[in-house]
Amino acid sequence: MIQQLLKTSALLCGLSLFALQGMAQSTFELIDEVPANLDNEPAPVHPVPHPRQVEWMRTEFYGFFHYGMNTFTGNEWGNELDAPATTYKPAKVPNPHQWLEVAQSAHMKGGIAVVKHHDGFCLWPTKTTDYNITNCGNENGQANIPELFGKAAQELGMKYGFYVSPWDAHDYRYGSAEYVNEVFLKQCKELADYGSDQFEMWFDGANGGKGKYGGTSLTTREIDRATYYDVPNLRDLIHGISPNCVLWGVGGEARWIGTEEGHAGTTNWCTDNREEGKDQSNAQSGNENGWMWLPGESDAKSTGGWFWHSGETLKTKAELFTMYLETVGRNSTFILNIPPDKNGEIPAATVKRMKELGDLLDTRLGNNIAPTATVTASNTRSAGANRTYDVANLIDTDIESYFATEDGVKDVTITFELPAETAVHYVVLQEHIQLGQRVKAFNIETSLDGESWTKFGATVPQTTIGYKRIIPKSSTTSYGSVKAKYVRVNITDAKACITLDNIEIY
Ligand code: FUL
Repeated sequence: MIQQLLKTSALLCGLSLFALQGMAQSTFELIDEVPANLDNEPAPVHPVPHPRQVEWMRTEFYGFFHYGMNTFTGNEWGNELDAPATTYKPAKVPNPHQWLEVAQSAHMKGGIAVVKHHDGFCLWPTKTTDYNITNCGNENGQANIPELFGKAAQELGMKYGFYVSPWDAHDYRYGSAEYVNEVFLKQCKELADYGSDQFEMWFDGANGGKGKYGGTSLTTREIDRATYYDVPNLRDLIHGISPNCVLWGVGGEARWIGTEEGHAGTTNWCTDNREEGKDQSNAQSGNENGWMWLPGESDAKSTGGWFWHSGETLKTKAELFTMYLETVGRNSTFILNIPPDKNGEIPAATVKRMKELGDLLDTRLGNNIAPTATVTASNTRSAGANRTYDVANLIDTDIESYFATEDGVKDVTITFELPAETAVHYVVLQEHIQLGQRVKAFNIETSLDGESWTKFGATVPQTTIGYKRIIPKSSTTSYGSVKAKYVRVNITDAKACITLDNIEIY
């Protein structure tokens, strides 16, 4: 028996050698042709983002427009009401161009329009259900919202996408495979067809609650979200049409930050763990050793509800600015809801508030003085054939250039000498996330003489950076400053050598 085994192994070895010799002419030659690391680029720390996720993070701050049947019923969730299509009665032709102009005045770079909420009413002439604008019975309501929204965004040079509720409390097919194949996936396809340049499609997690589902009395339909929405096919379908469209939530390319109050964790990894279709385990802060790139998005309201309700109060510009610092400034994107009213436009008070927010962002984060400084680093990676890793890359306008340390160097001090003593309010840091999120601990100091140093933002935890981190002098709710001639950033721990895109000083 043993002899037989030995003979078989010898035969297998012989065959393998033979096969290897055959391969030597093809595979090994190919391997020889793999170019050396001519640019001396650092090795990535996995997982790394897909390029569409990098683009998505660069969108940073964008608007959310909850508009539809609920605007006219006064509900937040119209699932139990099943209002007739004729309830949708805009007093004027809805004007998505105006929605996006208002967002732009707050320095948002794009927007997501809710075109189907949980009530199932569709704001475009879908072929999948009669419960859509074509049957609302009035002229103004015929406006095709995704079409107008997409065109307006293109005209304004903004990014755009749509919220389509997977849960549909109106459709009699909800809960069956027929709903997924004949309604939900087809609706997603129809929406993707409104533009191949979409940046995000929003899939809410609410599902299977009370609804009429085509009947007269209310029932609850439980579904298993992990498998029901056919996420792998959904992803392929959307990416086939709109390759840069990140599928949020159910889609598994970006995660909910775990609160709708407008803040992310001070420690916030873009890496996280998740099973297909299920919520992540660590919404606010991600997971340092997460197996997938799943960056956080913070959704928050500027008013009391997601939909417009008469007489609601608006958050102050200071509150909104704090939210910005605690989301964009903590390695998360920020999607701020500004609801259109029954005229299909953003009401005057919100228009004013958004402009105020834009002005405040200009005043506080509009004049970066880092490029005026002389910058030095305690360690700099050697240049490659076509690339340098110098500190100059931290203050230039080239978004592809970056600073790096030599392999194995996981701590570095970068010092900025300003031309004169200046009041410093904020320091902004950005990692070169294309090569993975690396930094685990850092601190910032300022000095008047370059010899005695004071901690900057001492009460603000300084652990992760990621795509962007904004460190305020004292807190996110106060506009503190310190006079400084020198600012230094000390990265004290990282997963591997350090790669930084940008440092800004305000
Ligand atoms: C939630 C939804 O149920 C709300 O109605 C809203 O659309 C919000 C953005 O997401 O989960």
